[in-house]
Amino acid sequence: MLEALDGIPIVVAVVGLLIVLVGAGLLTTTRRSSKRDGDPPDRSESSTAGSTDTLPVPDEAVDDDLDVAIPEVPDTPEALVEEPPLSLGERFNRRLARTRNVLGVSVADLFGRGVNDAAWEGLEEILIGADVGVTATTEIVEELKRRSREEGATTPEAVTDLLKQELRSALQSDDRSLARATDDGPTVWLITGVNGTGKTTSIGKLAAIEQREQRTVVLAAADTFRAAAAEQLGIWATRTGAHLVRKDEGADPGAVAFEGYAAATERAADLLIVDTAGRLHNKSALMDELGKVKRVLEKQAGPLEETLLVLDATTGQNGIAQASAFMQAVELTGVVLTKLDGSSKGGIVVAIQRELGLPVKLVGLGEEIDDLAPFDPELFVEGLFTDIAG
Ligand SMILES: Nc1nc2c(ncn2[C@@H]2O[C@H](COP(=O)(O)OP(=O)(O)O)[C@@H](O)[C@H]2O)c(=O)[nH]1
Ligand SMILES: [Mg+2]
Repeated sequence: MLEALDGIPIVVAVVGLLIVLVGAGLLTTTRRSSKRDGDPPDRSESSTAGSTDTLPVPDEAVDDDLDVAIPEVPDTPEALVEEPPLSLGERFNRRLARTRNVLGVSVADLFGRGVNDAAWEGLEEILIGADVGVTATTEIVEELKRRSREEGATTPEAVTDLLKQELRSALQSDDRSLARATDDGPTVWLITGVNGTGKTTSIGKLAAIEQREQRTVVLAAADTFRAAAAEQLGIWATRTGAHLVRKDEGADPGAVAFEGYAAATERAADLLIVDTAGRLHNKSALMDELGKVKRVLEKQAGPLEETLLVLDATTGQNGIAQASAFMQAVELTGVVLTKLDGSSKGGIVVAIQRELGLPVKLVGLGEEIDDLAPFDPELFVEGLFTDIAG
C-alpha cells in the first residue's frame, strides 16, 4: 500500500515533465513560424515602372496580393528575449557577399594583371556596375591613379588598399546617429519611401532595437492605403511590445499621425515612429499626402527629429530618382538603405551620399528582426573586401 502511494508522485512527476517538454516544443515551433509569418515575401526583384506622373517604383502590382497572416505571438515580445546572433562586423561581412563578388573579387583580379590603363578602365566599369554612380566613380578613379603613381602602388593589394581609403573618404559624414527629442515630448521619426522598399519591416526592426534599449515605442500606421499595411505593422508591434495606433483602411493618414502623437504623449512614450503609404495613384497625390502628415505632426511636436527615406538597394540608380522626388516634397534627414544583403550594387551607398548629400543612417541586411544596423562606413568597406569562408 505504502509502496503504491510512494509511486504516485513519481508517475505524476514523469507525466508532468512530459507535458512540459511537449509544451516547450510547441512553443518553440510557434515562435519560429511566427518569425517568418510577419514578413511578406520579398518583392524586390520586380522590375521598375515610371512615367512622368508616377515614381520609379518596384513593380506597380507590388501590394495587391499582400495577404498578411497574423501569427500566434509569444507572451514575451520576441524583441525582448532574443539577442542578436552576430556582431555588426560579422553581419556586414556575411551579408555583403553579392557586392563583394562584384567589387572585391574583381578588383583583385583586375590589378593582378598589372596596374595599367586597361585595369583602371576595368575598375571604372566595376564601380559603375556596383552603382557607385558615374560622377563619384570618375572622381575616385582619378584620385586613385594619382595616388598609386605618387605612392608607387604596383600590387593588387596596394591598389585595393587605396581604393578602400577612397571609398571610406567618399562616405565620410558628420553624423549618422538618429536624432532624439531634447525636450520632454516623444521623439518623432517619420518613415517615407515608395512601396515595397521595406518601410514597415524597417520600422519593426527599429522598434525592436528601441524596446530592447528600454525605450517605449508607439507605432502609427499612417499607411491606410490597404488594411493589410496596418495589420503588418500590428504584427511588428506585437513582436516588439510596441503600442500600435491604427484606423480603418482609407482613413485620413494625417488623422492617424495625429492620434499616434497624442497616444505617445499620453503614454509618456519615448518614441513615435510613423509608417506611411508608398503608393497612391500618382506622384503628386502621394507627395501631398506625405506633406500633410508631416505638417500635422509638426503642428503637434515641432520639427521632427527624423524624416527618413527608405530605399531598396536592389533598385540601384532608380533609388536616386526616387530620393530626388521625395526630397522635393519633404525635407529628409537621412536614408535607410534596405536589402543590401540581396544586392550586388552596394556602391549605391556612395552615390546616395555624393549625389544627394544625404547620410545613410541605417542599413537593412536581411528580413529578420535583427537585420537592421547602423551604417558604419568602416565595417561596410571592410565587408566589401573581406573574404569569409562559406
Ligand atoms: N532581403 C531583405 N529583405 C527586406 C529587407 N527589408 C525589407 N525586406 C523585405 O521587403 C519586402 C517589403 O517590405 P515592406 O516592409 O512591406 O515594404 P514597405 O511597402 O515599404 O512597407 C518584405 O518582404 C520584407 O521582408 C532587407 O533589408 N533585406
Ligand atoms: Mg508598408
